[in-house]
Amino acid sequence: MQRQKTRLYGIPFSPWSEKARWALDHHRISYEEIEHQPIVGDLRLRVLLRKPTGRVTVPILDDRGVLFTDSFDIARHADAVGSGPKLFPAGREAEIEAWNRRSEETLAALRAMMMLKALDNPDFVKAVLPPGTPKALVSLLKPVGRGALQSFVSKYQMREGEATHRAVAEAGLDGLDKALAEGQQYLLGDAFSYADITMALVLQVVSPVDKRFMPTGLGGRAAWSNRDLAEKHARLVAWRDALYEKHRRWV
Ligand SMILES: N[C@@H](CCC(=O)N[C@@H](CS)C(=O)NCC(=O)O)C(=O)O
Repeated sequence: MQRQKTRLYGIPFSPWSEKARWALDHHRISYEEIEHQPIVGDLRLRVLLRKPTGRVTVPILDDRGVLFTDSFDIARHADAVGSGPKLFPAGREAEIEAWNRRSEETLAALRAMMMLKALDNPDFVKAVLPPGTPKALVSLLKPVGRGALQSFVSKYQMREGEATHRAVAEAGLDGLDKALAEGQQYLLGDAFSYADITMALVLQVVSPVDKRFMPTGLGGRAAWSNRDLAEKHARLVAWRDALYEKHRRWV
């Protein structure tokens, strides 16, 4: 029997999940959100996707049995079935796809920088333990928290690119800065599109957006902020904030 409700598996504080949510909300598509717990939630995703090996990630959209396993594909689907103004205007798909690739590589580099730093931060390590862990056990269980972080670092091969993360992150942000150099509101020039969504979310790991829109993840604002990149790219942070105020109202 077919289930009626559309489901989005995601992490409330993850930029990738927020890309999918923004596209779905823009198109007023209703869905039930199912929270994924990093690492420990993998098993549920493997069953859902019937994928015993290989990497599984969120967001995943289950639109009454049809599965979409990447934020970009979810946004394309939302555009095809939704009722809001198009996020992928005809003829601009290749440009948007290029921005999405840039977003993916920049975000992955920024996430790796954050996570590698987190391994040395005792507060972050403690924050990985499930809420409600008795105080007396926190110190004892710190290696478990560290182990969970390590397995996340391995899952996304963050050590492999350690020497280049910074350069990749800077190139991505500089590219965005150049594209918006004339002070334009939107990357495609005339209209809000998925290019803006996918690049706006890169800034979540530079300077998190106001918590009215989405929560910050483990480690709080401090762990998710990159002070010098945020200072250098204050204009981009302001651009992102303006986009949220204008186009992210249905939350
Ligand atoms: N290309 C994918 C990337 C998704 C991705 O990297 N998701 C991470 C976000 S932190 C994830 O699922 N993390 C949780 C985990 O690995 O358990 C997309 O855009 O959907």
